[in-house]
Amino acid sequence: MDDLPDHSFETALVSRLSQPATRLLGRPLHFFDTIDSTNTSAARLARQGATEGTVVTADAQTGGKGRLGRSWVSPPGVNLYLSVILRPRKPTSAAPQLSLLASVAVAEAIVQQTQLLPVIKWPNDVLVAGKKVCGILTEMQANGSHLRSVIVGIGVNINAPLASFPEELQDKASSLLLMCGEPVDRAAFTVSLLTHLEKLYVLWLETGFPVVGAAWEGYASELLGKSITVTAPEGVISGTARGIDQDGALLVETVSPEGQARPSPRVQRILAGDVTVVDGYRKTGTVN
Ligand code: BT5
Repeated sequence: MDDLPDHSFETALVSRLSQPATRLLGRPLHFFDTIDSTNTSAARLARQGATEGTVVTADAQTGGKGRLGRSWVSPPGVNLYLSVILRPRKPTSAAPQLSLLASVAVAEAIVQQTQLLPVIKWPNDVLVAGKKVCGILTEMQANGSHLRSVIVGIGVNINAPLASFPEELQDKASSLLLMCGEPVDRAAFTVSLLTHLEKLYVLWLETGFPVVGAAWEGYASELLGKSITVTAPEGVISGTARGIDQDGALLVETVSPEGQARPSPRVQRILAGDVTVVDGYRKTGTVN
């Protein structure tokens, strides 16, 4: 009996999406009990010509992917693993903007569905009380210098108990349940996320990056103006976080090495790397 798949998440999701919550995203929606990776599946569908807005979601992943070949812990029955196929008529350089946009949509869904205060850590992790509750993996297929499709993959730890994380992640990762002390409705959260994602995506297509960038900076207030260290491919960079630019690059103000006659601040653009806030992130994650 225990091995029978639980279809209540799928049923609740399909029922909520049948109401006009979204026009584009989740139409169609492919639901799997178990899959290797929703991103891999969505990329395959995109290559076969799936339309913009197609969503792949699963109750569990056996090969959930993070960035740079890392893996994403994806137990069954508790979390959200979702990939959206988008087909914006934009150059490939615009793809990182969609990762930032997705992190804003996740933060907005958390605000709408819980009492928690989400924070975005550059480029697109979403944290609550300093712990990672969401990761985003954006992969693209290009047609020369233009995008053919972008797969935006989003993993949110919704009702995961602490024991579902491997020991080495237990002090770095968390779930909405662990943070707010009560279960969060997975289907309601998913629809809220798709609704915010769609709203932001349409705004981005119509008006460009500035509105999304400003919303992103609003959720990254614990980073901006703070002393940070970035471990980047070009080395370790220390300075003050100042914002992001059109390419999603982090702008870090650094001061030239001591001993120089006149230390002069300059802004460095960081395109990839891991950020540490020198004083750490705040430890409380609720509104009150
Ligand atoms: C990410 O990579 O954070 C992107 C994760 C994207 C997952 C979604 S799920 C739906 C879609 N389908 C997929 O196959 N992937 C996407 P990165 O920044 O590289 O972070 C990966 C690191 O986060 C790992 O090396 C662990 O340290 C940590 N980690 C792994 N699983 C985690 C989890 N469930 N919650 C929090 N942290 C986790």
